[in-house]
Amino acid sequence: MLGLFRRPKTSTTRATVNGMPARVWKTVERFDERAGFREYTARCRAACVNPVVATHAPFLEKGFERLDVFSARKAASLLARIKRHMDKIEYRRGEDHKALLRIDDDAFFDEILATLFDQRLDACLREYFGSEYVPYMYGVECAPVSTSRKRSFLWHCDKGPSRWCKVLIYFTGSRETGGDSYFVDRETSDAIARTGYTFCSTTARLGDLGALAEKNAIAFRPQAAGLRAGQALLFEPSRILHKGEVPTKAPRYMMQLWILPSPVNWREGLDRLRRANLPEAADFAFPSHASRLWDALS
Ligand SMILES: O=C(O)CCC(=O)C(=O)O
Ligand SMILES: [Fe+2]
Repeated sequence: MLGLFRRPKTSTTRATVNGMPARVWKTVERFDERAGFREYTARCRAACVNPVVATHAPFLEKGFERLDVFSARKAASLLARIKRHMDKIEYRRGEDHKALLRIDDDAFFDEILATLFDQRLDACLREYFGSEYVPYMYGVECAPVSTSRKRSFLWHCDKGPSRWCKVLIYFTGSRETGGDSYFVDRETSDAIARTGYTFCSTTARLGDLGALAEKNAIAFRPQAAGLRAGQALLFEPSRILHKGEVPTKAPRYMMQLWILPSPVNWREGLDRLRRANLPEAADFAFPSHASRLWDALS
């Protein structure tokens, strides 16, 4: 009985601000408000001239969707091309056992992006943002076989504006490498956020949330993306709780893309971002203020 009157241990992190878990609000405040992404998103919408149509894409309802992008044969030929760039490995800041391959080959990425943003995904993303969109940042990553897990291989949401999405295109299959990406649905993600876990420091991230979920009476059922080479996962990284799974059998190769709203279509936007050298100037993170993105794109 006494337990009923004891203050729950997590009471300080359970605090809500503006109806959101405190840490969620802190991220919203940092990106949407202080860095201007809320206003930027609205300006992109106002600048949108092509009609946005209803697609009923599962991504819009669920916050994640698996995509068939390339045939297995095409994925294998892209992987062979990637491997020819293997001498250009650079490790990412805050190393988490993923090498970011610096592939200086715009034509290679253009080909991939033109296939990814087919008519169907183009309509889905335009509906999601209510505007045009742009692949702000993209790169190929290689996770070597390892037993150690850090950062993105532990449960987390990515800090960023409320409206953005990520695509992970696999060039190796989960079955062949033992590597994967795991995620939970929006409801579970929101329930975990209410415990105060989401957006905790990277050092406090966990590889298993079973105990935390049980303590908070949350049904926790992680889903494996389980992709074959050529398939991709599209998801809302700030909302959908996710983690990578370190490969056990062979290196996992994938391409990661950050998609943001844009005042111009993605081909034009990509061209302008390249000319402004923006993601690189922002140290491969979000620009310090969305006005820098607006200036580069408009
Ligand atoms: O490596 C993965 O499967 C997930 C990637 C991820 O969560 C990230 O880079 O933020
Ligand atoms: Fe992530």
